[in-house]
This record gives sequence, structure tokens and C-alpha cells, in this order.
Amino acid sequence: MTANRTNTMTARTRIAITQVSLLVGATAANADFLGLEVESTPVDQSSWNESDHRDLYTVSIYARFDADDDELKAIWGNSDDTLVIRTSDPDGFYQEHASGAHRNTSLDIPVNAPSEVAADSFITIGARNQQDNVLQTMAMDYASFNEEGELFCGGASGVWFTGPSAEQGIAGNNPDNRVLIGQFTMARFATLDGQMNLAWFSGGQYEQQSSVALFARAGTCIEDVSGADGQVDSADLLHLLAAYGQWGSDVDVNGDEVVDAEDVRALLGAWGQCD
Ligand SMILES: [Ca+2]
Ligand SMILES: [Ca+2]
Ligand SMILES: [Ca+2]
Repeated sequence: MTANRTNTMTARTRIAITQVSLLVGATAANADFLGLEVESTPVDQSSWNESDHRDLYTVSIYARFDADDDELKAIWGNSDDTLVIRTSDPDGFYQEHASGAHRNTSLDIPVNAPSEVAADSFITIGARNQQDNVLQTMAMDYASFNEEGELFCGGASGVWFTGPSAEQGIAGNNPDNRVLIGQFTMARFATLDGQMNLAWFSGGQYEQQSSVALFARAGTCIEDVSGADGQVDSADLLHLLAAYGQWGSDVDVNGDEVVDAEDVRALLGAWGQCD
């Protein structure tokens, strides 16, 4: 089992397929934001104070930039451009309830804290804990998210952001110019999907992109639709074909909601070990 995996191509493929016009329009002007990336990591539950029956994985979502001085400033949603992040896990996102929605609490991750804290689901810009975290948030409703449900903003505008003097969203202050925008913990093989709007500065210019799509599968590749073994083979193909034509199935590979020939093509293209 791989300790760490990156689904860069998956995330980009989905954007390419579902947001073609947007991406084409945005690429010329906004080449500085390269897209969302997803990384999933197994959670070590051996020293937890409280048990969770699931085989948990933490899915981290990053915004990747191409220049050190690009700076992610805000993630938002409103009635025109919905923000949603949700999971197919029937038990929802894992929440360590003392940690809150966005680490902007008095709780840091001390060295000897129970490891539940590190697995908490939260949103952020850059910061993984409360140390020097100056994240701000306005009009976001975290009630559902804090109770393991989806993160949603589709009515009044809600936003999380950093102020003018903040530095945690500057790409060069983060490894590989990737700025963390949230981590979400769920059962292995559960899917995470959603969309969001991002704003950033590049060369002093304000830029933004709306309805950036996101799709990932915890602990394995998105094409491992039979969800058991970390490889893409005939079992996955048969499983996908059995769901052919269905809408809203979690067998969907490219995240456009319907299971069709595009998904068969994507699955065949990923044939073999997910690793
Ligand atoms: Ca939380
Ligand atoms: Ca499989
Ligand atoms: Ca599809």
C-alpha cells in the first residue's frame, strides 16, 4: 500500500473534460494557477484515544502555482458559483470536534497530542495548524461540515481568505509551490468531489477562476472503481460497465456525474497498478 499518492492528472483531467471552455479561456490569462492537486495519505489510527471503524485516509487538496510570488488569497462560493466539498462516505468526513472547521481555534497540534487531531478535516490557506495562522473567514456556514457533513456555500456569499499582510498563501512559502486549501479525512475508497472558486495575485495582478472542479478517491486511484485492491483491471471494467448510463454513481471516473464511454476510456488508460 502506498503511503503517499498524488492524483494530479486525475484532477486536471476532470477539469479538462468538464471545464473545457473555462480552462481554454483561463489558460492564456491565468497560466500562473496550474490547477488543483490531490494527495491522499493513510491515517495511523494505532494510538487514537477513540476508535473509528473505518480504514481512514486523509485527502489533502492543494492549489499549485508556477511562480514563487503567486499568492492564493481566497476560496469562496455564492449563489452563482456554488462552493461544495462532499464525500460518498456514508459516515461523512472525520471530524476531531475540538479542532473546528479551519484551525483558527486556540488548539494547535502539539507534539504529543492524540493523533486524532492530525486527522481532523478542515479548510485553510497554507497553514496546517494554528501557529502563525491568520486565516480569516466570513459568512461561511460550517454547521454541517463540523458534524461530518458536506461543506457548502450556495446562497449568500461565503469566503475564507487571508489579509493583505499575510504570507501563508504565497506559493514560495509552501513546498513545491502548492498551497494547501484543506484536508478531508474519510474511509478508503470513498470519493471526494466538489467545486470551488479561487482568487490569487500574480505579479501584483488580481486573478480569479470560478467553478474549479475536484474529484478524487481516498487511498487509491480514481479508476479503481471496484474499490478493493489498488489496481485497475477487468474487475473494475466490469464494475464500471454494470453502471453504464447511470447518473450520480460513485463509479463515475471523471466526475461529470454520468458513467459513459469517457469513463471506459479513462479506466483503460489507467490499466494496471494504481501505484
Ligand atoms: Ca474539523
Ligand atoms: Ca480494482
Ligand atoms: Ca463520467
